[in-house]
This record gives sequence, C-alpha cells and structure tokens, in this order.
Amino acid sequence: MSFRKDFLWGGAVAAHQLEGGWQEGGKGISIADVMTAGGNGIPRRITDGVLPGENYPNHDAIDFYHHYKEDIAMFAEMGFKAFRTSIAWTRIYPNGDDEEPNEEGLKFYDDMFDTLHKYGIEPVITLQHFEMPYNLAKKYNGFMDKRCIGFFEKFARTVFTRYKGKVHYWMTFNEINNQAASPTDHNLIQEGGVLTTNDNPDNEYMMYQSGINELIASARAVQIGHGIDPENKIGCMIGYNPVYPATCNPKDMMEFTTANHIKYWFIDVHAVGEVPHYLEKYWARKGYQIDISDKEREELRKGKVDYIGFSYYMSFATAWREGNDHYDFSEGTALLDKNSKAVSDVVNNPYLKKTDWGWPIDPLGLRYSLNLLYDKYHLPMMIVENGMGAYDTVEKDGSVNDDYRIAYLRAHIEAMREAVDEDGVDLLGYQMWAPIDIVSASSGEMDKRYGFIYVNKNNAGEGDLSRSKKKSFYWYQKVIATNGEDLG
Ligand code: BGP
Repeated sequence: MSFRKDFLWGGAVAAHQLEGGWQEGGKGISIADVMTAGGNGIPRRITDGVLPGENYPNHDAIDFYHHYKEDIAMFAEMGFKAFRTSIAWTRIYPNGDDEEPNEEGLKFYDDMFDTLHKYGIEPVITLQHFEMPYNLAKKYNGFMDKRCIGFFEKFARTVFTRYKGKVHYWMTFNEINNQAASPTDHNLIQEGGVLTTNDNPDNEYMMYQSGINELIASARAVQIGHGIDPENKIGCMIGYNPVYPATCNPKDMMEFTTANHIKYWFIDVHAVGEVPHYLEKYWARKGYQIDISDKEREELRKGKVDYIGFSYYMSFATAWREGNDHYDFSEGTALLDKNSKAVSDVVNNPYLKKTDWGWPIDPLGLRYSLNLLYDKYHLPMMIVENGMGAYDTVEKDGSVNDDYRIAYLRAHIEAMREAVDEDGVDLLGYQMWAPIDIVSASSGEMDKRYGFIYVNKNNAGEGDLSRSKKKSFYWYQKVIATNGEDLG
C-alpha cells in the first residue's frame, strides 16, 4: 500500500480564476478585478480601478459562480475526495474594512460546501489567493499597514465560525513566498496587496515588511481557527520550485544556498515560528528597520502551522557569476522577471524539457522537494498544486487527446509515490492544478489550459462556456479509483 486509505485526491483552483460574477451577490472589487489580460510572454497590468475599454478576464472567468453544481458533479464523477478553492475575501467583506460581513457571499460558500459534502468531497480552503480587496490595497497600501492584519483576522474569524464542521483543511496565504522571487510582479507586491512600480527602490523593503505582517496575520488566523474548532488543520501554502546548483563548484553551492534562503525563508516563520538568522543579518546589513514587536514574535511562535501545503510546477538552477562573491540577496533576488523568464542568477538546466510557457518539467524534483521539506520541518504535507499549462486542440468529434498532460501528471505522481513508499514522507493528499480550464494567474489567458474538463472559451472571450471531458478526465478517474496504483 503506498498512499494512505484516506488520501485526499483532488484538484485545486482559486476563486478569482474561475468564479466570475465579480459584481454579483454583493461582491466587492479585488486586486484580481483590476488586472488586465496579458499573454504568453506579455505581462498583465494593474489599473487604477476598473477602467472602460480594458479587458479584465477575471470578471467573468468561467462563471463557476453559476455553474458550480454542474462542475462539482463532474469532479465527483472523477472520484474526487477533496477540492481546493479559496473564499473570495470580497464576497465576505466587499471592501475589506466593512463592519459587517455580506450574508449573500457567506451563503454562496455554504451552498458550495454543501454540494461538495453531498458527494463526500472535502473542501480544502485558502483564505487569501491573490485576491485582496482592492480598497485595502488603495486605502492602506495593503499589508504595509498593520491595520490589515486586523481586517484579515476578522475575515478569518468570520469564515472559521460560519463554516465550522463544514471545512477542516485550511491554508492562510497562497504562495506567500512568490513575492520574494519577483517582488514587483504586475506592479504589485503579490499577496501583500502593495501597489508599487517596478522601479521603486523600496520594493524589497516593502516586500519584507508586508510579508512579515502577513505572517503575523497568518499566525493569528491559526490560533483563532484552532480556538473555534480544534479539528481544524491549518497549513501554510508555499510556491515550492527548488533551486539546484549548476555544478558541484562550492561557489555554485553557496549561490544555491542563498537562492533557497531568498525564496523559502517564509516556511521557517510558518513552521518554526522564528524569523531565520540569515534574514535578521540581511535586514541589518541593508539597514531595513522591519517593524516587528516582541509580542508579534511571540504570536509567530504560537501560530505555527499544522501542515505544509505547497505547489510544485518546476525547478530552477543557479550558478555563481563573476562579481557575486558575497552571495547577497540583492544580487540574486529576481529569479524570474515579470514575464516569467529566468533572469539574474538562474541558468538553463540542460537536463530538463520545458512547457510552451518555458516552465522546466522536473518530476524527480517533486520527490526531492518532498524529502527536503519533510527532513527539515517534520510536518505532514499536502501537494496543493501541480499541473501543466498547455495549448489543447479540440478534434472534429469534440475530443481533446491530451496525452502530454497525462504524461506530466503520471510522472509527478510516480515521483510522489516513491517519496511516500521508499522515503516515508507523510503526505495527506494531492490536489492537481487545475481540474477545469480557468484563467491563468500569471498571464490572464484562457488558452493556457490545465484542466481534465475543457471549457469552451478562448483568450478573446469567445465561446459558450460549455464543459466537456478530455482524455485525461478518464485517466485521473482511474488513478483515484485505484488509489494511485494504476497510472497507466
Ligand atoms: C500558481 C498560482 C495559481 C495558478 C498556478 C499556475 O502560482 O498559485 O493561482 O495560477 O500557479 O499558474 P498560471 O495560471 O500562471 O499558469
């Protein structure tokens, strides 16, 4: 037996990427609602509010808001044991700083969770997935302002209370660490909701300050969630794409160590409850006065997570270069530029093929990651995203023969099985990204498809939104039915 009997097989999405209904049911505007469409290699933009004549693909997305019953029925047909999505903060508190929650928004998720439970599907819920209320970004500069910790706390308390008994698996902030790899993605310090420009010299400082404030907010949410229901399992969510040294040159090893520190210090705060020593040193060197009180440090210790949720898509390689002998963060911070192109100290890994969007494909890296995280933190883990964005072709008979997607997922699930079987890591579940075609987070495209379920809508917004099953639908159905034994 490789996977536990109650292994949580399923799929993951985020509210803003599929729900649509951006102004329905009393919902407010989120930062995802002011993000324009980009393209493969074309960055998205954040506009100053919702402007006429701009294209905002998240506004309608795939209209899960009205199709969720039909879509969940299809997930159930595949045999899903779990479904990961987020609660759109702006459905509950439309402006983020409202006095009272919006009942219609709360009711929407009640109905969605009831539908999931009807089929025995466990909801796995992210509190904040790139969808902070735009008002909080605009009025407070997001998590740069400590008042946002309180607003998040209130939101968390509201949903923990309301969905007590309906939701047991939670995560606080999606890919909280992504902002460290590309601090000014889309003129926004992602997750922290800090609006800025790419050339602002304070970006790095703001990333650290808002990141610390989010971590305090996360630690408070963990404590509140445990207080409301001791059955709650509350995890962090890390975008884990390991960085390898290009060679065994000790200088490459140091470069690799630094790169991993830059990208993954957030996990130490979540899982150990401490700001890592190297980071304190770096702040001191840079003269960053990060506002974190002794009381807040105590809160970090008390609000450690129950499990590590992480996404895994790819790995990177890094090499020392002339003039970078200090292994200083500032010399290697931007591992990806805003077009998701590798820059800085990232080098090509000649052993790996890439997707059409240039993401290196590395199944064995998943086994490596599971081992590394388990060795270091000794916490249960859940893979909460893993998948391959690809251009799909619909055949004349309506079928989509996505063998490339099956091959990607098969290889990753095999690597995951080896990590469990041979290495003994403690793994709670696997949520592939994304079981149904949705709007891409990085590019805003519809044609960057991940799903087992095809959605008839393209980048231009054309299509009747009808859903159909791809070849991979039947493949995943068999994988779940055999608890991962039959990957053929
Ligand atoms: C992760 C995000 C998701 C998701 C995924 C795929 O970083 O948590 O929201 O979108 O990446 O990325 P993309 O949609 O850009 O292909």
